Amino acid sequence: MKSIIVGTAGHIDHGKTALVKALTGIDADRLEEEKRRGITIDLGFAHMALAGSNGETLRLGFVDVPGHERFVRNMLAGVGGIDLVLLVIAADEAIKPQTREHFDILQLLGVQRGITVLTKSDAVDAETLEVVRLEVEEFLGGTFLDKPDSIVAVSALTGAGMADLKRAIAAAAMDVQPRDASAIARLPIDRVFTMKGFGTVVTGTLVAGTVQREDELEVFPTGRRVRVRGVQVHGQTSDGAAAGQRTALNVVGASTEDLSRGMTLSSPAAFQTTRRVDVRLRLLSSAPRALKNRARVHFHSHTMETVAQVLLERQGLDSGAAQNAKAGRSDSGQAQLPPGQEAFARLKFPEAALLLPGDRFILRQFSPVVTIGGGVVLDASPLPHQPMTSNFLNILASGDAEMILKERIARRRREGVTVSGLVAETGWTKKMLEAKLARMMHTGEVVRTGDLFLHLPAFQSLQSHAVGTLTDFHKKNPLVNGISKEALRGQIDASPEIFEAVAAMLVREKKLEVVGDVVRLPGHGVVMKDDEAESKKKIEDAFALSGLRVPALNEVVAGLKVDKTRAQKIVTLLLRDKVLIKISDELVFHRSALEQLRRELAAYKSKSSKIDVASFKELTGVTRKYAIPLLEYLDRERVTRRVGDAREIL
Ligand SMILES: Nc1nc2c(ncn2[C@@H]2O[C@H](COP(=O)(O)OP(=O)(O)OP(=O)(O)O)[C@@H](O)[C@H]2O)c(=O)[nH]1
Ligand SMILES: [Mg+2]
Repeated sequence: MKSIIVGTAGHIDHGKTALVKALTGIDADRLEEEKRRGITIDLGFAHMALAGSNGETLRLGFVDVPGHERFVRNMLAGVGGIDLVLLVIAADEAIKPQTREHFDILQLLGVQRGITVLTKSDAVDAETLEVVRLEVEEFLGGTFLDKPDSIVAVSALTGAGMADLKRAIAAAAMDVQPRDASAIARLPIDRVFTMKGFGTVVTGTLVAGTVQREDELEVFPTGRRVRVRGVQVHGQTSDGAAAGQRTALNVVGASTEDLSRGMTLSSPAAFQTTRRVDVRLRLLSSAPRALKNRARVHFHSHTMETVAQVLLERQGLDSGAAQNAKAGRSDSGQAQLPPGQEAFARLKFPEAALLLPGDRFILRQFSPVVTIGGGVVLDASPLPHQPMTSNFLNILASGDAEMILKERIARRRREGVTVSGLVAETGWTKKMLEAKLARMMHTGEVVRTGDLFLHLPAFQSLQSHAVGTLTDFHKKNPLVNGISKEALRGQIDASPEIFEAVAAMLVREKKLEVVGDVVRLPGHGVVMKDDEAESKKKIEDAFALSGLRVPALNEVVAGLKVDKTRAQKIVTLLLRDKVLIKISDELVFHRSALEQLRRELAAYKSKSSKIDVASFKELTGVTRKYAIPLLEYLDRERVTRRVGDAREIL
């Protein structure tokens, strides 16, 4: 079974609604005013099943649009999700203004399949029908509807040609690429109403993914969460709906005031709304004038509409992507896009919208309102402070997923990006991204640090920055062992997570050494003479062997062979490397003794979460003189917290 959305298009009164009724038996004009005036005002819906040419059942959902020029915006809300169009042209009137405008819109939206239907064939003689057919063929020349036998003449009144039309629909449906049901769900809302006994119902064309009963969804751009109580597809209750189906959802958690046409339902927290998108756009040759930089236009995508300001990219597309596609300049020197040409541009919206790369859109002139162009969203999350570049946009426009992913990671430079960040900016699934990232890590183009992915050159530049900083430091401070990790991290301006990864990689490559909290270049440890090294070991041993019952530092120093200044230097190095730790002016401990103390306290905690001075003395075997500074040290380290006279073990 294949589900396909069929849209109508064409001039007012050319018989679109009558054709849908002749096909499906359903009158898509549902409003009282429509019936009274005999015209379509808003979108109408119908459905039917048809045997496909390979025997497969086709489920066709119809979106019937109004032809009146005043209701083009309603037409735009319906045409966004269609797979196949019936371009309706009445044989007794032939091509009229909205035939052209609707057809322009279909092409700008990238609709690929369709059938041209000459309606009201009963109203003209065979000769006239032939003349109109020729005229229409010429009109369609070179477009997606320029195909042999793709014009079908019918009469909704007599039923003539209807069997041919059904056959043509079945054949065209075979070629329709199914929409991606494994993608993240997106349902642009086209109708909201209440149903007695059910509550709030929204309808729309599910353009991607699936929706199941009981799913939680997020309403974009408002952020409200709703729960799906019921699903209907083509008027029938169902457990779920899949991409490419006309879908009605009964939702809990929002009233009709909270929802409206133009909002989108999607998986919670998968995406972010935006007020800026970078696009490729085309101005129709029929546009009344050039599109000026900073012009305001009406913007339509899926079921939503807003106003947008257009900022043209000065360099235009590269010559490989399109010929003569440079934004020109008017006599006044201001950038502008002439009719019939393409350019990259940034669009700015007054309010946030949900858009993703690949979304098509239509632009209409601000006033008077006519369709002037359209295009495709390339980047719905341009980074702040990064201007658009034709280089990056050309890669996005290329459609090469691996290249796109690499450039998206590269532009994050030293900050890197998470998988969920990439899901939000590409609209691709986590699964697809993870597979691609695994390949890129395998080839070494991308480096992973924790949750972040960095482009290799960014990672390497961090590494050489770290090594360069250390080289300078050693040059300026020959007698100092190295620099603290935190200081180096600050100087190269990396997050803790990324710094750890950079340091670890440098250590593996033997370009860096880490001693305690200090980093240095290999071979840059302070060089010691034999007697200094011997003294150093002596001090270390004296403290390591005495545990918490440490000797006084000056007594140990006094017993050394080396003079006082050199002894002081050795002690400074031991403290810097955190081999010895000073907890008060008089008291110095070996690192291992304090680590042991922490372990003992952790074990003690299983008996009691509190410890007083007496118990601490008993546990450690030290006198009060040592116990108090030790406890104060532990408080500072947040191993314990003072509560009255006792300590709580944290
Ligand atoms: N003789 C004849 N009349 C038709 C045929 N199809 C539609 N009509 C008539 O043409 C008029 C307009 O038909 P609709 O189907 O409402 O036209 P539409 O294209 O939906 O019009 P809008 O939705 O307002 O753009 C109606 O009076 C129909 O009865 C046909 O095949 N033959
Ligand atoms: Mg109609």
